[in-house]
Amino acid sequence: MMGAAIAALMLATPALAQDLKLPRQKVELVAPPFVHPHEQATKQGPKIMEFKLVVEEKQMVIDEQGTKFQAMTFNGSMPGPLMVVHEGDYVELTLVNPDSNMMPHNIDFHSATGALGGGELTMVNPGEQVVLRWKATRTGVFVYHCAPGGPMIPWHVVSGMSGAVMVLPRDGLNDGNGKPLRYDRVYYIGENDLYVPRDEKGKFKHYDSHGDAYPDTVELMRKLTPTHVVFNGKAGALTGKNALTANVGENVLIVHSQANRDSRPHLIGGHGDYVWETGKFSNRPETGLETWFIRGGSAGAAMYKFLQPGIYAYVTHNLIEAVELGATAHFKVEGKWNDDLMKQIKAPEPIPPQVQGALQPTTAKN
Ligand SMILES: [Cu+2]
Repeated sequence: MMGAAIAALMLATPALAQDLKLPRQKVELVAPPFVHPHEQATKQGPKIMEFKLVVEEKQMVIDEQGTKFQAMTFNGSMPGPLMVVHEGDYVELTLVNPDSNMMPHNIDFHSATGALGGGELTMVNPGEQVVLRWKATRTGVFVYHCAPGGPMIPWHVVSGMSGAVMVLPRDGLNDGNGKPLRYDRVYYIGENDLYVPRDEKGKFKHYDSHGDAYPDTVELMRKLTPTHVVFNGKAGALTGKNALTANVGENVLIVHSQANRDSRPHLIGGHGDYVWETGKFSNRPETGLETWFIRGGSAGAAMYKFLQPGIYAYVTHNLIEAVELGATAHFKVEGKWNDDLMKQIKAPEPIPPQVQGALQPTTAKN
């Protein structure tokens, strides 16, 4: 079986190389929240962009209490890496399922057209790899995820198997009126809802294998109440010393994906200057937003120029999920404070007696 697959691949490879006379570019992917180097606008013609994703089934720690989780990942990170191409480029993905894994996996690209987003053509058993090519005909940010069929689909997705693709217009982003928009930094925040079963005492259960975890996990998934909602695979993955960094005056593009569940990103103390809430760059961005909505199964993009230094929390504005379940990141921004935008006119002090005396009790008295 494996020999046949290798033979098929050897036959397929020369054909792949010949049928498109386009330059090739091999991209080294990087783990989120970072994004591989890329041009924002390009004068080059379409290319075949080569990417490789290796599926890793592994145990990951998902909170600061050390809760262990039977994760499934693309390239070992949750979410998988962001892949950036331009409209008209071809994405050529090698999907590798090492024989150290136990399960078949595949990939459904929301940005691709046909064959279940490629899911039908990419199913690989442990010990196999496959090469899929698709043309990036639509611009925007799009989710990709594993979709190996039936009950395996939601389980693989909530185990961590999702990521995103960003297809940029060849002339880059614009504000909807033709004014070019350029970012100084780009971060990719993948949000995951995770479901970890508890024991009789209410403690998170630990399992030795994915198979052991499955029955309890699927029962919990059906209740639709996650135990964790995290950015970058772990509560606290992007806070404190892992905070995202920026400087006052820089335009930051934040790509946010959620493959399974709705989310409401909000930057506390900041805004979305330009927000492609549905993530598709052929639509004009919304401006000046306080909170935006990411539909489960989609990715969105928000651009913001930081105007004040400090620590900004970037949360999902279901604050229970943000604070209790983990969906909080931090931006650490350096630069000069602008008093005109905000200034503390008086520090906290005791209420003066004359003000205290004038305060009327508001409790109704009989
Ligand atoms: Cu999978």
